[in-house]
Amino acid sequence: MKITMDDAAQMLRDAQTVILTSHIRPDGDAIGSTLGLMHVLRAEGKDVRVLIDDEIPRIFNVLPDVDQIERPVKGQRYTADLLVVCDVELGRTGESVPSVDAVRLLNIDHHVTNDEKADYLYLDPDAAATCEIAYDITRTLGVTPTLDAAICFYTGIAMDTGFFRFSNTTPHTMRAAADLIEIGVKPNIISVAMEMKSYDEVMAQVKAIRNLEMFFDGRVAAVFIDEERARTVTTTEGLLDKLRVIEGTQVVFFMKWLEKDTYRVSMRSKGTNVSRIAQKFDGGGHIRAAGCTIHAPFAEARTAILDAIGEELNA
Ligand SMILES: [Mn+2]
Repeated sequence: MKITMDDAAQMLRDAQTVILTSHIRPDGDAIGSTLGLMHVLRAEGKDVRVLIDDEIPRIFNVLPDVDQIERPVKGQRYTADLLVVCDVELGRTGESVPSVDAVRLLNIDHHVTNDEKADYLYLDPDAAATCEIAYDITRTLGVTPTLDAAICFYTGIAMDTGFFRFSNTTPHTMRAAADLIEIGVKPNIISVAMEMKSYDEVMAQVKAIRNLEMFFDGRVAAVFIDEERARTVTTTEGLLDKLRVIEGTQVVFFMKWLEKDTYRVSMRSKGTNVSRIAQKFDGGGHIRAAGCTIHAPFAEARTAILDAIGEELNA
């Protein structure tokens, strides 16, 4: 059931023990929204934990108390008045949602592809980031974010808008960010931390780009990373940002080996609806940024994703 922001704020107000969680392969918005709300709610005297069922990439070490994020322990039950699932629908949190017994469950998201299965869902596809919503909810609670919370919210907003460059950046996004900077966030510290790469990561990116291929008269740029290439291309972080600058491209993507007959696809576009392509393979995301997992041998997976993109380009 979809609820209003006032309702969502009231649910947070009513709970004394809160568990926050988000998706596997957590990004800045997933970590920023859960950790930021943790800081807000702890400052309100609540008992709060964050569960994320994955490794937290080390670029996020800049976020206050990131080390307090827990990975759910297999077989352990967690209890709370309220479970808050941020930046994702309920089915993509790994073991987090299944391991929590909560009286109520609140889902806060901005993905247009959210399956709306949560009992209580605050969904705003026009919000640039779940962190933007989390910031608004904090204000709705009548609370000024602490500096720790502000750092987290700013990071999520910055990451999901490509540092305020993507089409999802609205006047409200900028006002929220301005407010967070007023609280004390240092934008340069966040951007330096988020963009930091090790030497090996930069070299992995170089190796990935060497495999660049162009399709559909230059409208699509892609990097295919099969099992053998995956041994040297250890990270794809930031790869699509390098591809999307190529003149004439509408859609850029990579397809990377995960395990036998399983490939991860991540896409960006300049207007083509890539979330519709992702949904064909049971994935999701936004119109201009989406991803999915394809279960097929390499050649088949490659043809399938190229066909699906071609179809959408000509739609
Ligand atoms: Mn997000």
